Amino acid sequence: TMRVSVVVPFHKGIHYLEDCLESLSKQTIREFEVILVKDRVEEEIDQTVAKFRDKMEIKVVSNEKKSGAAAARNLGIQNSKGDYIYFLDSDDYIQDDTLESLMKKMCDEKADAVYGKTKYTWLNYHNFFITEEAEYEVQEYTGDWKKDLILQRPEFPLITVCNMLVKKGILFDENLQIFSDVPYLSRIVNSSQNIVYCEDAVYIKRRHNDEIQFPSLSYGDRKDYWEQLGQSLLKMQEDVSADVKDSVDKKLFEYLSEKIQNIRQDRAETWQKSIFLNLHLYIKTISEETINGMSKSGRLLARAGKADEISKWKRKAHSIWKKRKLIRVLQDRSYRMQTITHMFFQKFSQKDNWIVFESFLGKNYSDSCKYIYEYLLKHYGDQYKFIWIVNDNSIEIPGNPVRIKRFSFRYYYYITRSKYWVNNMRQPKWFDKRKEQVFLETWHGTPLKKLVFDMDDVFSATPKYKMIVYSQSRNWDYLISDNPFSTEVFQSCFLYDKDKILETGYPRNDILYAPNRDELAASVKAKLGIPKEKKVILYAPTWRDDEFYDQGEYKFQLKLDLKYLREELGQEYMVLLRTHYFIADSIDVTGMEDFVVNVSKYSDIADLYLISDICITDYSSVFFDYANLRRPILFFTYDLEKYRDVLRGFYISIEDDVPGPLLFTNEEIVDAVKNIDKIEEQYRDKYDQFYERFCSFDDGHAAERIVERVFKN
Ligand code: C2G
Repeated sequence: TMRVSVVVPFHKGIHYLEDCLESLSKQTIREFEVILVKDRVEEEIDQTVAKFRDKMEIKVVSNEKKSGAAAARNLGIQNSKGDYIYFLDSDDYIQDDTLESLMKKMCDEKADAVYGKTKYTWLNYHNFFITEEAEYEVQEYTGDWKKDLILQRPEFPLITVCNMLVKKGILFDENLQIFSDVPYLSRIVNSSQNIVYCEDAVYIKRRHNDEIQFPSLSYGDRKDYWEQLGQSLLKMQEDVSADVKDSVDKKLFEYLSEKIQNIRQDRAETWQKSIFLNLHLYIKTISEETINGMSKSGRLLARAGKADEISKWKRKAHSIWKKRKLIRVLQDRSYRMQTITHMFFQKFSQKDNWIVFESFLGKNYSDSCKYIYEYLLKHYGDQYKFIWIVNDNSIEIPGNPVRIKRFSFRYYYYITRSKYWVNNMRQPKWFDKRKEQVFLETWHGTPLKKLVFDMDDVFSATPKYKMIVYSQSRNWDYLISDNPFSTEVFQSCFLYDKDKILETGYPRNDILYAPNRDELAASVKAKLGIPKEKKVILYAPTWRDDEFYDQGEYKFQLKLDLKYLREELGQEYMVLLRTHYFIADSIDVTGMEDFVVNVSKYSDIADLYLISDICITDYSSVFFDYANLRRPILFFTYDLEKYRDVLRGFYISIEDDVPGPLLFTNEEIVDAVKNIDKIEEQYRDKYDQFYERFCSFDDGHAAERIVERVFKN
């Protein structure tokens, strides 16, 4: 006999739905059916559903007449065979034993309804359960269910029927477009003798990390939010007892007073208007006694509402808002500078011949920005004023540009007045580009690891990452691509417009084709104190998303056994150790100076490519550039599985497409170096294909192509 019907409304986001169904298919009980209600679905979901058909009973119904959660859930209930209904949203998922725990509780306690614990997360199903330290906030219920069931959520009106097991019977009010859960729950509460909480029944509520492509249903953006909330509350109070209503009233005013303090000045007018819609009617139902029991701000708002004088409250909210801003300006330097920029620097005229350059967050003078700069300096040096963002005064830059430190006072001044900004990373998210400003994004590598919108879960950044990168990249006027492959990827990973991509090759690789590259190499070698006759191995690994001290400060554990390498290869070779610019650890090489040079602080890695006979790397874009030299590349991929399957995922097959062997131990590395000629021979064809695919635009003239296109118009 079928006992539970799980009602899952679905509108958009097939990868979310897949997680949801997978979690259902893993349930420890079998006595349930899934009613999947399609609500204006545009994606093709049959295949996804088919994958789970042999594991559980799934019925798909289509919500054609009426849209919205209430109608969808009703249709689900009407099509169900179970005695009990469980609500699960298609972007959420549950723990394996959730249904079993709820059912057991229902029977043991002879309850009318059971509800469980909610955990909030940014992670996908797979990662949530395999990541040991899954970060989540827990919302659990303790206390008087009559009152608290409705009030358990901190974001008050978003109370939900999710993770509730109820007896079949009650339907949702389809006249309510949103907040239909509120009166539904209140009717459940009113008609029940016994509602119990089940701690073991865990529901995982997903916070969306891709608000651009798969936005969560954020009612807050709706114009009729307040009107709808009011309507729902009016409906709710028809059904509840006085003590429940009293609790709702109090909670409502806590919520409203918090909300009104945060509204921006320019929105206050609309807020005032909309609050007078249905919500106002509801406010009038609140008893004097209840008002007296509220917090001060709640009282003020309730009285103002009763007396039709919300404007009073609005004025108060304004002054609170202004005070907060002032405190922030005084306490937070970055915010202060942004305010100054906004109020003063943005009023100054734009300087059409100023160009700001920044490479790797001001950490060095390098990458494509350097080569674009040097080309401009050489050919149009008298027409422009150049500004370089560099934090270290000892870094040499030719041409005597204006030097500024990142986030210094002058930094804000120059980035606001200059017409051009050439950067190889993202600009700060608060940067407010002026209309006439031109932002040239060079980016910093051919993508190997999945980026932004092609990533599932973002472990190494704020979950708002995708949204932030989206808005930043809207301000890039040009984006440089090294090859057709990158052009393709940039369109999906940044949701970026093909027309604005400059498929020119990388200026940073111009030097690898320079006619004088051998002389350059000799001088770099001398500068680093490497004997002429010694061959050079460059070890340049990337960073790991899950090993960090702080944001932007990563750990690095050297897996290369330098002592062993010195014994085996020291006669013929020296090693250049080059950690990624995110790595905060400084690797100690004392006692090994005759074999290892730590070049992690060296500005331009291209110089290091020029002097290296072999490059060892891992999942770094380094090898796309190094391949221009057609010299051997080895891949030290000791943590391949974790990196590929858990942390990132790759755009190409690292097993099949890269131009060198994957090595997992120090012995294999030594062996490969000793037999480097054989390896070169073995990988010749693959190397040719790789070069053809990724390096064929680089010819020593990329900077020229870009300058002529971007700056000469
Ligand atoms: N780099 C370096 N030294 C290293 C690693 C990287 O100087 N040990 C420089 C190289 O110029 C490289 C760039 O930093 O091309 C980017 O480094 P990646 O290891 O590829 O990693 P990431 O910074 O995450 O950028 O599309 C490229 C991706 O965005 C990767």
